[in-house]
Amino acid sequence: MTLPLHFIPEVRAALDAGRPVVALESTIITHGMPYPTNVDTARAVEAAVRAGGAVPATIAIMGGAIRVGLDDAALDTLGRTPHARKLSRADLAHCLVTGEVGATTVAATMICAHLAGIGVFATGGIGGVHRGAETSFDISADLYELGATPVTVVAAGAKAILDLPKTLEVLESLGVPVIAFGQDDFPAFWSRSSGMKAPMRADDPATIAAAHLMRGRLGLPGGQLVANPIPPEHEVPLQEIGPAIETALAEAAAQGIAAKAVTPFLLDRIVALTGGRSLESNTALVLANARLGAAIAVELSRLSRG
Ligand code: PSU
Ligand code: MN
Repeated sequence: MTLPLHFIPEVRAALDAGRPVVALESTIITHGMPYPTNVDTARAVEAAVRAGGAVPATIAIMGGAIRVGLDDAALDTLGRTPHARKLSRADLAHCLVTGEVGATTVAATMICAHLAGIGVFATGGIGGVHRGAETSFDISADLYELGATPVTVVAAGAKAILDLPKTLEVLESLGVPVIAFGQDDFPAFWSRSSGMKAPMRADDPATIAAAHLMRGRLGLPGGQLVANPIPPEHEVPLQEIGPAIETALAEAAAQGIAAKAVTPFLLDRIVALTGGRSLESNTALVLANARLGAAIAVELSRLSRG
């Protein structure tokens, strides 16, 4: 049986020629924003990858296939599907067999990108260790995927809906390099700094690409997490976002929200509670990550060609 991988021609051609490609996730489209803002944003993120000299490959599951790159019709269908499944490692095969429409999380996008031969993936924020994980055991499968699958993931750090110190501890245990871009501190999504130092720092995309290739040569299985601080003009002060996070967490607890519903519930409530302020910043940081992802993919392509 062959792999159910469907490439759009532009992505297939770029991969065959060794040109830079950046994978993009789709949970951000189906579980993050309303239609048609979600589709417009996805297109803007793809344009940012192109502007950086790489080909974007947005990944989703449709019609029993892993779609690597979405044309206008496929992206529109995905953006309109009201109850698209949210797919992590556990869900991927089942969704391919049932033929449902599924959006890929960071974990599932990493798996699909690696199968497709794509080494770099840009997104907004990763899942992590939730606050209260010592009783809920809620630790995102994204962290384990970073420990297992050799894809370099560019994100703006992690949201303060998570327990950031525990998230960094688990990443360290799993052997995942956490590399802050252009600064010493680990960024916290809407803030450039979490108040914690990142374990590593890189100031140029070439170093990140070279480290990605070196990990391959060493036979190390997992990926790298590149934490790119939000552009300063789009930072949201903690006094603005903090109360929204606390309210959203209290609502989730009161309503007994659990398992995969937790993260989409919190993200949705924070957008509503900040009157869209958080969404505007969210879009800006994803665009910045797409640009950095493209720069890393360009270097990876250059170094791989020798
Ligand atoms: N965190 C964000 N934005 C997101 C997500 C997380 O700041 O869009 C999405 C990503 O798709 C991520 C997923 O992979 O949520 C993690 O879900 P969970 O916590 O259920 O593993
Ligand atoms: Mn979870």
